[in-house]
Amino acid sequence: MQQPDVSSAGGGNEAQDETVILIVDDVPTNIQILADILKQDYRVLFATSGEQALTIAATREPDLILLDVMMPGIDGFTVCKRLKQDPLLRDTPVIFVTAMGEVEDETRGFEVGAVDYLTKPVSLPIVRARVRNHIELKHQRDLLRRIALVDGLTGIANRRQFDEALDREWRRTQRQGAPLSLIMADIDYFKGYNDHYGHSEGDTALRAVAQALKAQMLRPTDLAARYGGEEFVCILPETPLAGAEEVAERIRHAVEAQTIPHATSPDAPHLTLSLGVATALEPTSASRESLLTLADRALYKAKKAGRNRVCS
Ligand code: GH3
Ligand code: MG
Ligand code: MG
Ligand code: MG
Repeated sequence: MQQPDVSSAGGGNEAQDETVILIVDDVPTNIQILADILKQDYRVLFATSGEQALTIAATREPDLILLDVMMPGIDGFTVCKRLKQDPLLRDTPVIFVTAMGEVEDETRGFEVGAVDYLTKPVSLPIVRARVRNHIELKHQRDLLRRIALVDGLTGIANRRQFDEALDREWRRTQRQGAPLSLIMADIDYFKGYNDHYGHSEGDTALRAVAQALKAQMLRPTDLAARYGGEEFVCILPETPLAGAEEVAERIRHAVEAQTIPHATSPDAPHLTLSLGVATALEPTSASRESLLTLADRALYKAKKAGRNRVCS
């Protein structure tokens, strides 16, 4: 069987800003025709079956999928339905490109979640124009989502992203019984820092502390977020208390090691951080807010005990 002359699946990482399109068709010549008009502007991947399409979509998270309907094995409608059930792929726009031109077919295509429906034989300039439009909309959605979930000052996760992640991880703990840890952190004497150095220097210090926290998030599921003002919070899934205390101590040390001068701090010549750690061990009837309260109490304890330390 002749293989289309485009980049194949698997391996290699796309550059962050590269737009990736997945073309799915059981007939390689059909892929070739579409790839020829798209490969100047996009990175093109292909799949020749529904099964392969689902695997490639999951590993490469393309920006858009051009999807044939009639294929041996899983058909295009089913592929689209499965994509829409996957939280990571739900927002990937799917355009059907198919010989099935009846109104009922097209209706079905939209019902299973496609953004567009093109019938073969396709006009290539129209394919290119529609792809361009849907890619632009996808990029705008991605941008809005980033703005909605990232803290504007520090560039780390914001409160909204934290709330979503905690909700997800809390439900996972309830289901699987793995320990879930939280670290609450608060900069010591930060009001005095602002008063002495000015708000703009204060903002710079907040960015430095945020980076120190983020650098200690070693697992892909760990998350450091700005909780508000000069308070930060970390979610550490599947981490027992001892492990979380270790992470907190590493963060505390990293901030201290930045040696950001703090002339008016009563305790230390440098900016420091106090941290509170709490762990949910197993499914409980308590709410996820109670875990936050526990971490907050531990933080209060660290402040009372002299600051620049970790308490649980
Ligand atoms: P403690 O050691 O007990 O935590 O003392 P503190 O002075 O850090 O605590 P407090 O909560 O009284 O003060 C927090 C200060 O953080 C208030 C405000 O000046 C500062 N702050 C909060 N958000 C921002 C921000 O976005 N930028 C800057 N520059 N400062 C902020
Ligand atoms: Mg086909
Ligand atoms: Mg505070
Ligand atoms: Mg503070």
